[in-house]
Amino acid sequence: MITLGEYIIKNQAEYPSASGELSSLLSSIRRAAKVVNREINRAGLVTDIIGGSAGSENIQGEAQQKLDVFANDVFKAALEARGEVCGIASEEEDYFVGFADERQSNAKYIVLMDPLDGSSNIDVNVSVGTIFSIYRRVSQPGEPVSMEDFLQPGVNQVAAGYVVYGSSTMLVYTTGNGVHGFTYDSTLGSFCLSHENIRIPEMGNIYSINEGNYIRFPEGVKQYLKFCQEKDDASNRPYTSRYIGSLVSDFHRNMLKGGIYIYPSGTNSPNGKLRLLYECNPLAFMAEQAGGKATDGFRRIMEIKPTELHQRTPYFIGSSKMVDKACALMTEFSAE
Ligand code: P6P
Repeated sequence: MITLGEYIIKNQAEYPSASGELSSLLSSIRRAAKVVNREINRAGLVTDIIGGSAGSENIQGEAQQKLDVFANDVFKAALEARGEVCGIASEEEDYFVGFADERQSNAKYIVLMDPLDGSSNIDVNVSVGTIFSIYRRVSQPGEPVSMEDFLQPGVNQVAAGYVVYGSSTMLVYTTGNGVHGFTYDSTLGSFCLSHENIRIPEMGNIYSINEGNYIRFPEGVKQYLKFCQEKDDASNRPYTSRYIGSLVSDFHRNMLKGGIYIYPSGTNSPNGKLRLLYECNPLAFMAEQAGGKATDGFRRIMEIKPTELHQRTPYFIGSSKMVDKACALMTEFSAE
């Protein structure tokens, strides 16, 4: 059994040109994930401290759960504590946060994160997740970080990953050399390699979407749902609908079993709900590294040039052939 720390060191040895800073950065994330995992597991017991609403709202106008704020502070502190990161952006922060310390100002990486996605599920004991995305800064070392450091297309990512706090807690990441999953063993206090080189099946029979929004879906999405629900034994249809309401959990299941997750645009949300920079790009990097695809219905997600920190995008991600089919229908039925 190899731990995440040992795996990072082993991989580091295979890339002598790397300075080890990314390895150290990943170790900071690993440590923060353990702290957040411990508090999530207690949320039902200490609702006055950790569970429930924080009584505040994030920039999206969404009620912040106390654990949202706690997770944001834990990951931010872990990333600031070492010298690899010069700044972060987060769903829970209105603006990006530059680390002013002399050490950090020369650091080469920036991190974007959703510290606790799906947190409204905590009170009902449904899985939640952390999503992170790592880039090299584009501003000069020693200079303060700038918005251009954060508004990079997803193709510039050097690493990405998620933690899924589910029936077991897993940390899954890529540095561009495949996708690897580690399961937390609380008796050891370590994440242990459990899923090396995850490959997402090119075809699956699970679709994940909130069908309650059906009347607001674009015609192409309606046509795709019709395709999923038609009976066709040769193509294993009708497919199965699975929607947890927690992106990381739906994505993780589809990564292992095959499937597609869709959060499309709707009449009252022209760009959908999910955020490009710290939800869609990191998972898109992982999906592509595992042989899958991620688009906005028309364009590869990772090629979108961001213009705003918290911008949203319609999202189609999962098994390559399922994403292709959904996007073909989006094109066929897109309003002229
Ligand atoms: P809806 C959680 O708020 C989240 O960002 C994702 O984790 C999840 O897939 C989606 O929103 C659920 O949104 O509108 O279906 O409740």
